[in-house]
Amino acid sequence: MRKLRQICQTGLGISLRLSFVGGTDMATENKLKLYSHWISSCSFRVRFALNLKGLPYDYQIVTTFSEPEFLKLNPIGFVPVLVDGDSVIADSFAIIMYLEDKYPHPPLLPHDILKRAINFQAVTIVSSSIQPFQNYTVVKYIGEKIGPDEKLPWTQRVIGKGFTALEKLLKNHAGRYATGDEIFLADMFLAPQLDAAIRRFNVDMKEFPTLSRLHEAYNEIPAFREALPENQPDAVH
Ligand SMILES: N[C@@H](CCC(=O)N[C@@H](CS)C(=O)NCC(=O)O)C(=O)O
Repeated sequence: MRKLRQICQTGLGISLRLSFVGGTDMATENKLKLYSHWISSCSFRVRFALNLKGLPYDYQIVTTFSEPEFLKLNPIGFVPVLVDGDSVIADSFAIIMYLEDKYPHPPLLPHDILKRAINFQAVTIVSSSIQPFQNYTVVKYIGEKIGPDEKLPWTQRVIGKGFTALEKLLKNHAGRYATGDEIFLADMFLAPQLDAAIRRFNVDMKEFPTLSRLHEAYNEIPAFREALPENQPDAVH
């Protein structure tokens, strides 16, 4: 299989890395493009979903979030962004639901309506009640306005609060994964958040036995491991 990697720098300073894996250039042009940053847990969610669904994609490295060319894709200046032909979708939840509608196999939502609701609840805890409070901009602001020593305790506190809610919610619903023995939407959001909490922010997990067990289970899934930050082309080791 032919593998050609091309790195280009646009005039506006956004680094794009295009990977061509086999096939024709025409096929490559039609491939999904994911604007991602290696350490972004929101990008990680989408990488995990794309890998699970077996969808090849071109990884587009975003290094500067405020560049006009990137803001044209997502005016709020956040990764991830998915480009599918002429369609541009920003926000990890919207992207994953788009993928789910367009490529329904394997399904990321259960049929059972309670289980679906629990998936949405877990997703919302991660995406609305944890990640926004520990987003890069927020933590940088805290470091600058309050002091650099406050950055880690703040991050650990907001993650711990969210994990307390998730542990309580999922201990009654989890099987091998968050809501049973199949991987669903909740896992797409939970797995990257757990990885960041444990390996990056050194969160004390002793109060969270269900979440700790889920973290171990995720690490055995190839689609998850391939999506890990350190396995991305822009990873800084
Ligand atoms: N709700 C959005 C949040 C996106 C978001 O906060 N992305 C972070 C990375 S995980 C980002 O781009 N941060 C850049 C910044 O704070 O300037 C999503 O789920 O995609």
